[in-house]
Amino acid sequence: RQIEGSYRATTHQIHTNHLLSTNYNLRHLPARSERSSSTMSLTNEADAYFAENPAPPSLATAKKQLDDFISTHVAQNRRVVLITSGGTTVPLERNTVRFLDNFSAGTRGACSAEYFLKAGYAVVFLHRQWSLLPFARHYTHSRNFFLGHMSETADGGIEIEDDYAKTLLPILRAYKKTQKEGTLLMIPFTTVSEYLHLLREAAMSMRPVGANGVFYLAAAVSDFFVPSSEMSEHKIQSGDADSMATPVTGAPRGKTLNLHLSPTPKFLHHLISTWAPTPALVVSFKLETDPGILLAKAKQALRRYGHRLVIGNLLKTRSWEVVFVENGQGGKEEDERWKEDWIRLEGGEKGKGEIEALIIPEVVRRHEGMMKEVAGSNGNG
Ligand code: 9Z3
Repeated sequence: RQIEGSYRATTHQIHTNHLLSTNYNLRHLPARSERSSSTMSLTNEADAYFAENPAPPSLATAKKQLDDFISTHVAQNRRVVLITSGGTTVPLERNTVRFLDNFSAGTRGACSAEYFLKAGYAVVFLHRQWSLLPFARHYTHSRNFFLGHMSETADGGIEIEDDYAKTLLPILRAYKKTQKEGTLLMIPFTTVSEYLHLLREAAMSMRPVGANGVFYLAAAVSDFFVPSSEMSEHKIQSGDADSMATPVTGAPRGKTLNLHLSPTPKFLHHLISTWAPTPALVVSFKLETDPGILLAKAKQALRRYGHRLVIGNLLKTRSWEVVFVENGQGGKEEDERWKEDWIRLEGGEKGKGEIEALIIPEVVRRHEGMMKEVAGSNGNG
């Protein structure tokens, strides 16, 4: 089917050759009047998205955990950071056999969580299920497999090599401290719609934290998705090609799968303007593969959403260099003053340590600056 008007302009088409078997049109477009983004306000667009696309079954439990966790830390006047981490999936079928995914392992998020905890923040860790977790990441996904450093003692106990125990000890201590203080809440998601439902709840729960809050949005969120109403109920069949095949593309019958993906709502806009319009520091990440457009895209995000800080990174160099792009002054475009600060791990790719050990103190420094501004403008500073 043809896609009309403004909706067409933002719809993306992918030809997946490796799924080889079928020429399957997943889209059953509603009338234009129901969908036209030019007539629909962004809020309506978001409401429609949440009404149509499934929440995780755990949403109510997660909401309760979030409210309890946040009110406990607000009562203690502790700073709270909401970290998003890992990639979202885009299911192709409601009974999902196939889905689109992305590269993110959750390294940035899991590692950052540890440094925020070290800096005294309580951490809500909204993460892709089975991606890297704070503390566990040191042994779950390591090639240096932990069992290789252990042996059985004569009396049936376990002995850990001295050197390995030395590297494990600080991690164990930090983990135990976190457990004792109850400063880490982990909430998993898988699909992009689960992510957005949970992010909305988490953002609304963060409101009472006010200027003590940080949003650190490191998850790799899919820009496109298949709306629930347009999804196949069951596994896409290669046999469907016979009835669905179109000669228009010239592709051989039964050899092509055509997917029509819709744009994901601009969640950052909703987060800042509706879900959590608090003085919290919002830090979003911008990932690019082309170094020539990274800064321009980071600035575009700041202009578009009006938040303070974007951390830009490139796919290939993300573990040893990032750029902080800050909109130092609000106001009209011509008045904007961009601050760009590169943070690099000494020794680059072969450098020792983790770049998050440099990123988090810098975010904390800027958060403290912002908290002072907020206190000043409230007449408390
Ligand atoms: C990032 O840029 C993260 O730093 C990475 C971390 C995903 C690169 P890993 O998990 O990778 O350590 O392997 N996250 C944001 C990616 C993203 O989707 N950003 C959107 C965009 O670039 C805006 S929210 O348009």
